[in-house]
Amino acid sequence: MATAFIGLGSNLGDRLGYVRQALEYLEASSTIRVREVSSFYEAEPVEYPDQGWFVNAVVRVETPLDPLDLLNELQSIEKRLQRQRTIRWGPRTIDLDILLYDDDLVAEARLQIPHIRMHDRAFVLVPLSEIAPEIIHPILNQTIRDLLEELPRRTQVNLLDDQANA
Ligand code: A4P
Ligand code: MG
Repeated sequence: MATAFIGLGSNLGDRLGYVRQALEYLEASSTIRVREVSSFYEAEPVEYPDQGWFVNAVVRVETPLDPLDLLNELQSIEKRLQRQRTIRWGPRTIDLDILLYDDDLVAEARLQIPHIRMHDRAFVLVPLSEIAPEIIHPILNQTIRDLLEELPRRTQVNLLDDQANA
C-alpha cells in the first residue's frame, strides 16, 4: 500500500458540492481508501487570475494502485464531474492533482510527482500542512510547514465557514 496526498479544487458552479461529490467518489472507489480530509478552504485563483475563487482541500489516501493507475482513477472521477463542456482553459468543476505518492519521484509525460507547482502554492500548502505538516518534500527536503512559512508570495487562502466544515 502506498500513501498519497491528493489536492482537490473547484471554481465553477456549486464548488463545495463538486468537492464533496469528488470526495464521495474517492470514498466509493474500491482501490482508494480516504484516511484524512483537510478542512475546506476558499482560495484566491493563481496562474489564471481572471477567474473565480476556488474551493480547495487536500486528502490523504492509501492505495495499492501505482501512480499512473491512481491518475487514471482520478481522471475517471474528473470525467464524471465534468459532463458539461466548459470553455477550453476556463474554470473547471473539479481538478484532482496527485501532490505526493510516498517518497516516489515520477517524471513521465502524463505525470510528474511531486506535483511540480505544489511547493509554491498556498492553496496546496495550507490544507496540506493542516493534515501533514511534518511530511518532507522528497526533492526540496523540507517539511510542508517550512515550505508554507517560507512562501515568498502568499496568496489568500481562508477557511470556509463552519457550515461548510461541519
Ligand atoms: N499531470 C501531470 N502531473 C500530474 C499530477 N501530479 N497530478 C497531468 C495530476 N495530473 C498531473 O491537468 C493537465 C494534465 O496534467 C493531466 O492530463 C495530467 O496528465 P488537467 O487537470 O487536465 O488540467 P489543469 O489542472 O487545468 O492544468 P494544470 O496545468 O494541471 O493546472 P494546475 O496546476 O492543476 O492548476 N488557484 C487556486 N486557488 N486553486 C486551484 O485549485 N488550480 C489551478 C490549476 C490554477 N489556479 C488555482 C487552482
Ligand atoms: Mg490539474
